[in-house]
Amino acid sequence: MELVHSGKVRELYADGDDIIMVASDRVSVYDVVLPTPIPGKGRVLTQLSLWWFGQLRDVIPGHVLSATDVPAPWQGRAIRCRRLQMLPVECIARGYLAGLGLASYRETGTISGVRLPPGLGEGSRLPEPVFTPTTKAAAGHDEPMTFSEVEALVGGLTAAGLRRATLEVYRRGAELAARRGVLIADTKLEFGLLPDGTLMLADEVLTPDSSRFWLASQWQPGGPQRSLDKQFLRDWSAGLDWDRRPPGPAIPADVVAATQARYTELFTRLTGRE
Ligand code: Q0T
Repeated sequence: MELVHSGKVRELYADGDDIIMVASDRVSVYDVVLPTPIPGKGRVLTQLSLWWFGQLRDVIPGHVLSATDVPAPWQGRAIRCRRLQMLPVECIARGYLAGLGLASYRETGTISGVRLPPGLGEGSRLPEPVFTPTTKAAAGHDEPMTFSEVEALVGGLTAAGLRRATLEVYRRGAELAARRGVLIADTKLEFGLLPDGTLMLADEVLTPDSSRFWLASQWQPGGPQRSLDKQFLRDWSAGLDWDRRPPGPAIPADVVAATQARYTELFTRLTGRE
């Protein structure tokens, strides 16, 4: 199959009119792929994403064609997808203050042009979820976009569709997760169009590679939150003499095991499956 795109942790192949999305066991910390894989990560994230596409079916159609009609060696960690005309916007919804949203709030009191009340801190819940789109840079870092910039790029109707769909996916996902003791601080979505103009949810959905998950029982606004997925990796790597530039450090076995356990815990909590 023709390799269409190779990302930090996933590959995309073309198979006739379809796309096969293959998730690897690679993991990145501070945007650097580490030399040690996390066995089972590609499978857990793929199965979680597939479960979300199913849960969100009545919010927006997804690009999934089949989870099983994929080459045998990739079975379980690959998805056959409709080939879409991808929209060049990273569609982010934020329900809590963290990461770049927090940085923007501290500088300007706003995120993506939306003024927020004073007195919020790291980890605070926002009065309502906010759409904070960014550019999809081929290299380097994604830059924040205003809604007007999104409109100029994809057209007013499509921009409105992206904002509505992003916020609805976030709301529905966060509501469902909260019932299972998990907070979704933010999430990054990607969308594409069918030839007839139908907007579709693409890429991966509400996985630890695209979202921040916090345990509701451990949520304490006013400081950094313990995230359910890469926290072990971040904590461990922060204690090393590493300048966060490639090559990244090899991961010791106990940190691999702890990280695997977190991915599995998130999957089981959310889906109720083993
Ligand atoms: C995609 C068609 O965006 C990409 O690279 C940016 C540097 C590569 N990419 C293509 C797709 C999808 C999906 N998902 C799809 N269903 N159809 N292209 C996603 N990423």
